[in-house]
Amino acid sequence: MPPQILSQTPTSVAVLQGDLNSLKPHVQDFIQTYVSICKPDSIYICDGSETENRTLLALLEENGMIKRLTKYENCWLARTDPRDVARIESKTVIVTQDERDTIPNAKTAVSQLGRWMSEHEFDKAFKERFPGCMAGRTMYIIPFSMGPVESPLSKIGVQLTDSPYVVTSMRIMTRMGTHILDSLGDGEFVKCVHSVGCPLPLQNALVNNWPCNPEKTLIAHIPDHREIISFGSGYGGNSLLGKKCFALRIASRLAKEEGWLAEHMLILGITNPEGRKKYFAAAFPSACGKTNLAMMKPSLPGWKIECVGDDIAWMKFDGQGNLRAINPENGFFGVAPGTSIKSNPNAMKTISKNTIFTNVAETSDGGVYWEGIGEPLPAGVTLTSWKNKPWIPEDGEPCAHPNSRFCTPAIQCPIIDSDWESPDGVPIEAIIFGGRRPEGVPLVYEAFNWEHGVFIGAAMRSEATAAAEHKGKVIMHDPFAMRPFFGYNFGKYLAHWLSMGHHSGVKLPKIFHVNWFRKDKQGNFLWPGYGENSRVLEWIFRRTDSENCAKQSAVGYIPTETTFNLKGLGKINLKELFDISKEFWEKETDDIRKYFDEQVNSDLPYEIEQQLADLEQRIRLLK
Ligand code: TSX
Ligand code: MN
Repeated sequence: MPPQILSQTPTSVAVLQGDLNSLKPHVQDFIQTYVSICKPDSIYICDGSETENRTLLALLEENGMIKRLTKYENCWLARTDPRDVARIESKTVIVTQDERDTIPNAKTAVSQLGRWMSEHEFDKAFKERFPGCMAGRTMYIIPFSMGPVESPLSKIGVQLTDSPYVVTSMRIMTRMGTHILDSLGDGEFVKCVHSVGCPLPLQNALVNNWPCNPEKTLIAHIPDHREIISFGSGYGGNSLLGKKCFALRIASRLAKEEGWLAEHMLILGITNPEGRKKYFAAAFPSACGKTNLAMMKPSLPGWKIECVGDDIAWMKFDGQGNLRAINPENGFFGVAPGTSIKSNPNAMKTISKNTIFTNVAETSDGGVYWEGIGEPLPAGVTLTSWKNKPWIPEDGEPCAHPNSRFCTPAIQCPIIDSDWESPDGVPIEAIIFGGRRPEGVPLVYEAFNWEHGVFIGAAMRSEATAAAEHKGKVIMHDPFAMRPFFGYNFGKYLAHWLSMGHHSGVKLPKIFHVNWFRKDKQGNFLWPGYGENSRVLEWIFRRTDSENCAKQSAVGYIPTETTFNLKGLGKINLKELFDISKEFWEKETDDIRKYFDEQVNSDLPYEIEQQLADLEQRIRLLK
């Protein structure tokens, strides 16, 4: 069949698959606009089928962008250009008319709560990058839904990209295909445009056959236009635009306008031995083991954990006043290093087939390998590093990139929740904040009320992953674990959270803070973590039943010694684990005050200021 010709464009473009004329006018207009700017050789409307997926994987293999992992069923390894391995905050911007719509009026020169770009500056940046950027390439058109297709909580996007790696990854991470356009009808969609920024013929030779343009990388969000424009990077967080860009940054703006919450949270189901089930949502900064908790195997007999999602929650109060959450994603894009049978057996089973790995090491028998995989290499098996070089432990650098990933279908998780695709979402009874806090912060505490809970989210901090330059630990602020993902002014975001507490007739979930990472003076972890965290979840479960198993402390309610379940555990120093020291918390509240003052300044809601003052007063009363 001869390719159709897209006639309205100045340069004719072949349509390799799909029928452009069958698309709704507003979708055609969007495609048309960017075809005439980016000048691809051809366009390809993705149908989401298995056949299409196989064709694209074969094409990627042929181009040397991915390699089949022969040890497993339908698993693939991509090695990126070593300059394109992570999200880049300095090149991620939100474009609004007023700077204050994007970031609070910080006292420091650069806000730590997002990056603003003026419309004028963006216009210039766009014109320097996009004209002709897809020359010689195919523009893929990806219709996708964030959330189950029939759910009223879901949102639709259309991503244009010149990367077939992005197409195969988006097929795992979102519901993707032509059927999405049927449910879109004439409705609104988020416009997503992505280019690796390497028109053909190439200006520079590719590294690892991975096209990217690090000098010109820019990830821009234009919330007023419901548009995401990403250039120069093929890496997940910058190129799979449904995830961080749409489901967090754009969605948080939509959520504010529409009265719901788009949050960086896992969602888990928890069933007690009597068979009663609840759902919790939890926000953790990076390196706290969020995916591990989302798929946790509880140590407590009779308890069951099921996974709804490991990264993002969209939550809205329903007509009955219950907070209902969906996982807008369809897969897990998880950090590989540290994932093992011990730390996360369910993740290991999830990734055993139909998975795209990026920047992990490869074994000589066609398998994957990384730091903390917890399995010794069998005799005679050798490794090729993420840099595509023979690797031995003596090399002194990791075999897998620390930010290497698996991209795998959620449905393959052995403990995926039966309601994980429920159009109505699941009812959330507890919101859990957490951090990696080696000192001072108790294992678990409960907010006194909603406003106090919002303050706890705003005051979240976590130990940064050990950067080589830093010998000492740096405790970074990461409010709501959203610091890199706020779609608008964090002060306004806090006001929005507070406003949720002012609606009449809503059943507000209880809010908690947990810390699995407290250490004793010798530097040993005070809490065994992992499956034993089910004991903390059990306490939270009982608290959501309003059970009398808590006592007041300066920071919130904490478990009473006799009711916290330590059955079957070895010796635990509960006193140290729950100690609240005046000296530590004086310094902590000073740091929080300084952070709010410098970074949020006059955008800090009065209620949060008041919560901080109340906490300071309670600390003052400690002996
Ligand atoms: O994921 C983790 N969780 C949550 C699990 C459901 N990790 C790994 C964090 C890096 C991503 C943890 N590490 C947890 C935890 O609860 N706790 C710790 C710290 C820790 C490490 C080892 C031991 C105890 C605590 N003990 C032994 O190794 C014997
Ligand atoms: Mn995340």
